[in-house]
Amino acid sequence: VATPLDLRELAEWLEYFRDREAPEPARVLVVDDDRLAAEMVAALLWVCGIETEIVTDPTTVFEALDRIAFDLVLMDLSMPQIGGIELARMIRQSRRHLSVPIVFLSGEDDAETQMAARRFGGDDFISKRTDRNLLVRLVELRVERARVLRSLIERDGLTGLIDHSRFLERVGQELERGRRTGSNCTLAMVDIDNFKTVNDTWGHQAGDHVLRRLSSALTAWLRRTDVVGRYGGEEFGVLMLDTTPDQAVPVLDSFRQHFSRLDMVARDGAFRVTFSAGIAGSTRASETASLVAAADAALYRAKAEGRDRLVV
Ligand code: GH3
Ligand code: MG
Ligand code: MG
Ligand code: MG
Repeated sequence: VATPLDLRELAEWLEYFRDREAPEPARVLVVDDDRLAAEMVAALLWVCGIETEIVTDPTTVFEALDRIAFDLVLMDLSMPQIGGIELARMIRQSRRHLSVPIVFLSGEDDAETQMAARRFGGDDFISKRTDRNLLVRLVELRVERARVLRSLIERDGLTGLIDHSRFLERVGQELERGRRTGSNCTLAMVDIDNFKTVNDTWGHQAGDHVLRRLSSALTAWLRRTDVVGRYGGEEFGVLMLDTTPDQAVPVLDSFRQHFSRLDMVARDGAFRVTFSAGIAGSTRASETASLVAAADAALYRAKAEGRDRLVV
């Protein structure tokens, strides 16, 4: 029986086919103690559609890097507060910032200094006298490569969602933010029911399709600010910001019902799938591990009580 495609389903399909690497403007952090020089570089990049943020006090670089996932750091070499090479070394010591390209923009011509800059974590060295077009093209090239690498490192190839460790990192960051601002979040662990049987009955490809469907449907259902990650094989983590479990339950439960009515397509037929979810709300005292453990325990109960349900 053909059923009309409703808007919700259309949104899910768009999500399903959406190119996860849809071009977002490149974001470059310009670090230079000379504000005028920084403003000029920023203006040059802005004309080419590249967003920039300027930091003139290098000691605030980490605050900027923690706040935004920059595609590139364009850094002056000699700054009074702290030298560019030392700063690059410090950035590279943090696991989170291992992959962000650091390109030095400097008037320094000395080959030894340039070598040192590269040795301590710089990826490239551009002279301040370099032709403007060349500078822009170099930045664009670096950004493009950095994005491909980042998505390989952080995203799951099947669903395009952030992976296990990246998800936990986000949970940690949001709990931290919650301690500062007093806001609470809710974590849901979502696990597909009897997924092994789905694979055994309909084949692995159909199983993969279910995983992609669930991730796109879930992403389309939630707010843009909520975080969805592939926690494990057929388990997903959902972090709902500024949300209590009382607020999260109706949203997730209506999604549970909606999802259970979607037809999954396989080569030799269509079938339906359910999931169970364990839900836990954060408090100011929550640590990542304790919040995950609480959601996991609730998920375990949901499975034990018969699956296809949410448990808080
Ligand atoms: P339960 O309701 O208790 O969760 O049962 P289950 O069968 O879903 O759980 P179980 O942990 O026994 O099986 C999980 C299955 O998920 C086994 C594994 O083959 C499958 N799986 C994990 N990752 C993938 C994947 O990327 N693609 C496919 N097709 N299957 C996967
Ligand atoms: Mg300087
Ligand atoms: Mg399962
Ligand atoms: Mg599982």
